[in-house]
Amino acid sequence: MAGSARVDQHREGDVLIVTMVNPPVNTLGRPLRRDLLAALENAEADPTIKAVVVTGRGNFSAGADLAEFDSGEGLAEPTLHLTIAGYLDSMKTPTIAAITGVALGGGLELALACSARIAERDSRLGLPETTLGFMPGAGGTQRLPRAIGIEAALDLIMTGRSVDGSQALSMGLVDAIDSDVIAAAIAMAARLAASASASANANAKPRLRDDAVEEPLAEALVEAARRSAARNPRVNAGVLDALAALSAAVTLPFDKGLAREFELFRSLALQPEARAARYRFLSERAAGRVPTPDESTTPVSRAAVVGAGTMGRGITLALLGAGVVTTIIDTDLERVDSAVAAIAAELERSVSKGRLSGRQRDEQLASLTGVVGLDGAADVDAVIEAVFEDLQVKIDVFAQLDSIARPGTILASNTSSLDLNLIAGATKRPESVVGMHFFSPANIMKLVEVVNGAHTAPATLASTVALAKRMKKIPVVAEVGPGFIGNRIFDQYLRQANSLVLEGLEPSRVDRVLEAWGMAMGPFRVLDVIGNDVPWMARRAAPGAKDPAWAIADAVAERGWFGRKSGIGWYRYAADGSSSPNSEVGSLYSPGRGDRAIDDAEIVERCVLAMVREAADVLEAAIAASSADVDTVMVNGYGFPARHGGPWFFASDLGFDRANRAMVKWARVTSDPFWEPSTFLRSREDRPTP
Ligand code: 3H9
Repeated sequence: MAGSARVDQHREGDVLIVTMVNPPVNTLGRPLRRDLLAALENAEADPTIKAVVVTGRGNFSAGADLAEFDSGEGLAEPTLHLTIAGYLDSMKTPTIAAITGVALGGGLELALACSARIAERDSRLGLPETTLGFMPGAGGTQRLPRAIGIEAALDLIMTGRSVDGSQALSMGLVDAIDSDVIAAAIAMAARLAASASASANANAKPRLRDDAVEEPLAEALVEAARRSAARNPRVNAGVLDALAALSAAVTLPFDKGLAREFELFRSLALQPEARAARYRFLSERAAGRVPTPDESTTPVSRAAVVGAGTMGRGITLALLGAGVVTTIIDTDLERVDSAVAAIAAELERSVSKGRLSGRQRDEQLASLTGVVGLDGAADVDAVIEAVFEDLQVKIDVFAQLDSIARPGTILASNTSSLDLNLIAGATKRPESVVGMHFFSPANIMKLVEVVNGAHTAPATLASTVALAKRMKKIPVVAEVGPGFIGNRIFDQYLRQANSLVLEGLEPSRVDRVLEAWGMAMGPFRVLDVIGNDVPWMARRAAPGAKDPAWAIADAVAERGWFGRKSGIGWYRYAADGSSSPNSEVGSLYSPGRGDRAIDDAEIVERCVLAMVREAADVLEAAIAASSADVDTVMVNGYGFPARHGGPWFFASDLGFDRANRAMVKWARVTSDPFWEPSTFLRSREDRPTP
């Protein structure tokens, strides 16, 4: 074996096998690109090498290194699009891509520039760039339609979905599937080498660039897709630009199409939306990296969920989906039975929607039991408590679990705001107690705040994070503090919205403006969903003086206007599901009476910067380990617009200096002590990193 740190090379007769080695997923960072190009150049210069097999250790390649674009390295020489793919095109020596694991984005584009492709049956191939707010930039929009036709290429590029080896074979994306791709590639190499040397043509090997997109309706299909995408406000710029590049693929010669693709890609890659998408991708993965302790961690194969309400059912579904044998526990048989029936119905719905096979449903149902009483938690690896959000109730449950669960069981509480240390204190094993704050519906929502109690052992934390990942969640570690990360920050956003109403704005206007800016739901709509009684009771229970900012919210709750569940809150809800602003709320304040005009920009700035201001305190108190964690929580759990990356990313784009000056201004204008300057925020630099 020879080669460089990132590329292994070995010969099988007159075939050179070039293996990319950049674990875990062979991203095509600049050092790998350099080594790969050097290996290809050496092979081309060696007359004894008749063909080259390009492959990857473990995975073929997950494409461009997303961390490289912001440093400029992503587009530095040797580039993937022209230099490497262009070199593959120019080689006389045939090249075969032997695909194992994933070939995504630039990884698939590399394979498409080879003379042929062979994949394992369960490999994953696709161009997911548009899901990251940008587009394929290394020939994908030009070579893919030449390989599989324009209709299938439109589908793969616009949805970003991947296909397995068998599907890839049937659509013509690969030439063969095989369980031993290297052996199959060597056999194919011999055939390609023989026909190349038999041909008088110096470049006789197959190249997608030599084909045309031969479909009479190709142009019309791209145009129809473009028109429908342009009408859809949710479509991102990546899809629209990818369509422009696909249009070039069907109307322009290959090289011109390639140049057009790269021009679009380069400008798009630097746009805020694509930057935010890359930042989110890397932040979400960074959030799940916790130190692996020396002590053994607990692999969870059996779990119990205590509490068969909505949250408990959602958590159970997520556990079943992760292959965990799960017992759902409550205090009476009726509740248990109705939870089991509801879970079965939900699994059935997933089957009818094609998300689950009949076999998977049967396996999951066979892994589910419902029992009355905490004894059901006696022999499991993890217990997740999801009972009523009341400290004493939770303390009682944990005290009982302490005497029932076997040693080493993870004891997790789904509390959203209570002091985990007090809950852990009810047991003689606080090292096994941890928080798992799920978001409703827990089988759908990705975020889980994993709460690290004062005595939680590192092994408990690591095992819980691993369990959350298996449940396909995005775990973010939070330290104990009121509202942990998300509720604490979101509370200030809600409070600011309430202040604006006190100053004379209509709640529905505040909602409209923030929704137009991108929040999934306006603050008053959120309050109506949560139930206005819930935060009201928490405020009443809290010690200290009343905060005047909540005066109207208190009055709304005092009138029994609890929101959706009571048919009236900030809005009125009709039986047909429609809603309209509750005009009676106007009698609680003085609409339009504020002594100055408040424009839409102020609504957005105050509500969003309120989250930034609180996030500064959360970070300073080390409740969250990084600003990327804060952003991951707010985007995945609270409907913060993904295209803005998260509150901290938003502030960094705005400039922390500008954000600070705005806060000084709001302190002066509103006389609200909340806006007191933060020294932590003042010391920030303008670019957050995951
Ligand atoms: C592109 O190719 C542009 C081209 O068209 C043009 C170029 C000119 N970059 O997800 P996991 C890391 S755009 C950087 O936890 P899984 C990830 O952060 C790219 N890092 O594992 C994590 O790091 P760590 C198009 C990446 O098994 C580790 O790898 N490609 C990248 O659940 C494991 O990842 C894509 O969009 C990356 N591209 O899933 C594919 N990919 O270990 C994006 C992964 O430090 N990637 N990492 O926590 C994926 O979809 C999934 O990661 C994959 C593995 C399916 C590959």
